Amino acid sequence: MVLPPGQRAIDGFPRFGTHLHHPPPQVPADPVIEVGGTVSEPFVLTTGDLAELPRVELKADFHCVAGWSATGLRWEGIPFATFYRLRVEPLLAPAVSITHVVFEGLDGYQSIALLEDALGEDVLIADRLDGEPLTSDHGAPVRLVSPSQYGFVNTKHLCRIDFHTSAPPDPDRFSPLAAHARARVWNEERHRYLPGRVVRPIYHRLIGPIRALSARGSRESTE
Ligand SMILES: Nc1nc2c(c(=O)[nH]1)N[C@H]1C(S)=C(S)[C@@H](COP(=O)(O)O)O[C@H]1N2
Ligand SMILES: [Mo]
Repeated sequence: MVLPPGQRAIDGFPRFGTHLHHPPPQVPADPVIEVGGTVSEPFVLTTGDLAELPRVELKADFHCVAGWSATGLRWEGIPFATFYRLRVEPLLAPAVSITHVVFEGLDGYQSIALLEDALGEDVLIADRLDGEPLTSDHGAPVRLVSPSQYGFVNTKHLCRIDFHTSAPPDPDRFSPLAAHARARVWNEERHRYLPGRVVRPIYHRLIGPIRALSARGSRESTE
C-alpha cells in the first residue's frame, strides 16, 4: 500500500483532533448547516435540503497531519462541488469571485480551505461511514471529507460554511504549527512555516498520548 510521504498506516480509525478535551458535541434534534459569507443572503441547509442533492460513495484513506493514516474508509454523502454549483453559485453576484471557504463544527472547531481545493472531486459533505450513519466520534451528523488534504481540513459536526473573496485570518497564523493553506497530503503540506520532515518525529511521539486522551473523551468507549 502506498501512503503519502511521512504517513504510517494504523489499525482502525481513532477519534482524533484538537478538541478532544471535550466529549463530541450533542447533535441537535433538527441539525442545520448555516451558509454565509459572501453569498447574497445567508441561508440554512436542512437535512431535507441535503437529501435532495445527488449522493456518491467514496473509498479513501484518511491522513492526519500527526502522521497516522486510516486506510480503506468508505464514505457516503454529497460532493461539495455539487452543493456549491447547485446551491451557492446561483446566489452569487456576477462580479463575486470566491477564493476561500471556512468550515465550522458544533464544537467550535474551524478549518479554512481554498475554494479550488474544496471543489476537488473527492471532497464530500459526508453523513455515512462504512455503511452506517456517522457516529459522534467521527463527526455526526455530517462532516467535511477531503481525503487529499490532512485531517485538520476535514471539519466534523459541520454547522456552518462561509464563503470569502480573500483569505480570512487564520487564528493560528502566528503559531509555529500554523496550518498549511493547501494541506495537500501528497505534497506533504503539513504546516505553513515548518517543513513536514521536521515535524514528523515530534508528532510520532504524540500520537499515542493523544489517542489515549481521545479514547477517554469518546462517547463510544464510555457508553
Ligand atoms: N469539529 C472538529 N472537526 C475536526 C477536529 C476537531 O477537533 N473538531 N479535528 C480534526 C483533525 S486534526 C483530524 S485528524 C480529524 C480526525 O477525524 P476523526 O476523529 O474522525 O478521526 O478531524 C478533524 N476535524
Ligand atoms: Mo489531525
